[in-house]
Amino acid sequence: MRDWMKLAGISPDEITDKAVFEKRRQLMRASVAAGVGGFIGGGVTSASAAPLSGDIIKTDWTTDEEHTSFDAATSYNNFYELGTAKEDPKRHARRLKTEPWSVRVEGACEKPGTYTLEDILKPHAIEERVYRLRCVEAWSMVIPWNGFALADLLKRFEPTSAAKYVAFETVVQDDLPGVRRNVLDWPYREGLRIDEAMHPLSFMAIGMYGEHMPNQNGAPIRLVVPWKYGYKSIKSVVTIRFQEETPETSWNLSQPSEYGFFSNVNPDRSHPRWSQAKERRLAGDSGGLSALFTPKIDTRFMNGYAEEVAGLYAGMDLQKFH
Ligand SMILES: Nc1nc2c(c(=O)[nH]1)N[C@H]1C(S)=C(S)[C@@H](COP(=O)(O)O)O[C@H]1N2
Ligand SMILES: [Mo]
Repeated sequence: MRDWMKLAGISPDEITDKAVFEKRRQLMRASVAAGVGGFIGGGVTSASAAPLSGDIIKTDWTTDEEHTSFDAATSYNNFYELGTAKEDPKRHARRLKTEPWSVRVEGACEKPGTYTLEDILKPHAIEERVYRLRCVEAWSMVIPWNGFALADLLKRFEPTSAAKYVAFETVVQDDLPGVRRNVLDWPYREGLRIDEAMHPLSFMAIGMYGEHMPNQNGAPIRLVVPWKYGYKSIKSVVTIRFQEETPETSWNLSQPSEYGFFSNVNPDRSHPRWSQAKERRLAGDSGGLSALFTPKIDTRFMNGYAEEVAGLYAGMDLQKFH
């Protein structure tokens, strides 16, 4: 079985200053080798980085916490189709083909079909949501996403009463380095219970920091579910399926004993191999690797969104249904 902590080259629980230093050196070397300009000093970070057009509506979904810099959020990524090292997604970003793009909508709904990206986007006003993103590996970021409520998208397809869950899949492009190496059983799959999907916090993002979604962050359209571990926030979505059964999810398929279906952030439920009580925040508004990790901070129940979402799990044993 795959040990993704090892693959990622980082062990949050045992991380030492030296390891952080080594990681920074590797990242710096990677960005120099890729010829994309420095992380420090802010070079172009993605082939697709370009400002979103039109107004972006500010919302109350925000936080006073310091935002992670654009450079850090687009240089330290998990996107296994593009490789398993944190710098791989940026390095290989140009290999992901995002045009043309369409999303296939299937299953228990009145309006199934293949929708072009344009069809998908047309009716939606674009909002900003500043959310915490907490990776199961015990690091986190604060990211201003641009997009629209997942519920507003799903309602357009008129799910039927058989739609108890929503399943999502990422594009499979055979020539991507991680896809070729079969590091997971592709396509990358995720899913939500229908009430989770319809919760106003669940978000479809088409951009971040006012820019079109960089390829390494899941262009052209991805899910963001801020109270769950980051792996639920599936990138580069091409399939949405309404179904009666609990969807298969990639990390659960890969290591069922370690990754459950719900994956709500929970500082009181350890991963079998490390504690989830604390995290390191990638902060900093000046870019720069020197600002990459803060010392450990406390992880919050449901990633700090319990007031909004804890009701979805009333009466459930969260140790069992993790
Ligand atoms: N298709 C796909 N989606 C994915 C992943 C992936 O490997 N493939 N990684 C997940 C994980 S583990 C995290 S933490 C987030 C990271 O999102 P970011 O790179 O935009 O911060 O994406 C998630 N979505
Ligand atoms: Mo993650």
